[in-house]
Amino acid sequence: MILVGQFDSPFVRRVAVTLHHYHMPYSRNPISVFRNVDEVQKINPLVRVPSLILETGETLIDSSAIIDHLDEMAGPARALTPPHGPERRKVLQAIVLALGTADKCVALFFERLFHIDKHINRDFEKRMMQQIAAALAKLEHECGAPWFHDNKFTQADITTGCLVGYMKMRVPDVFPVDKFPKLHALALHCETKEDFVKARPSPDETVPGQSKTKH
Ligand SMILES: N[C@@H](CCC(=O)N[C@@H](CS)C(=O)NCC(=O)O)C(=O)O
Repeated sequence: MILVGQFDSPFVRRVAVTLHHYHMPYSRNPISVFRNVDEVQKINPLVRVPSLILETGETLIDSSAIIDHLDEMAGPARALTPPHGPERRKVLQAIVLALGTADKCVALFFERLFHIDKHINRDFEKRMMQQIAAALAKLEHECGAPWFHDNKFTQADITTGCLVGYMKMRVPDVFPVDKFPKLHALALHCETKEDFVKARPSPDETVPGQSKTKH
């Protein structure tokens, strides 16, 4: 399988961590949605990452659709998203909240990067920051320890861990750690895992116009 995209994307990273967790071998094509538009568009007309190219030649797009396939390949006993019932609903609700927050954080980062200084739409920026703060407050309220749902490691942990990693790297002002101690602890716990370490962005995994990726 070939995973398309850079690890500075929280969406690409959650797929990579999931592949590592399931011990599923893959290679990576770390092309950029900005530097390699034509190449990415041949794989996904929306010019978005991640995509996963399967052994059959089939291309899957969108991290959730990709992870759904990986869960199916792993089988219900190993799947990081419970197969049914209240447990599944709980994990899926945490995932969609973390993913929606990641969408807002990426949009905020792009707004600041591409509309420098007075061209930034301050009302739009404020709205996104309020949406992010409210979503993080809910995630913080619901977060357990050591994992999001206490003793069970699930896809909610991978997605939240990748969200926090992204915020610290690209929009650190929206994540004051003293305000979100449980999410901060969860992310630190995630980052000690080999599956996360192997999916850290290299300093070259940047967006044009931005200095090298720092952790
Ligand atoms: N819902 C998608 C979101 C993917 C996404 O927004 N990827 C970003 C990278 S962080 C992207 O490719 N953005 C380029 C664009 O939308 O122009 C998923 O979960 O895969």
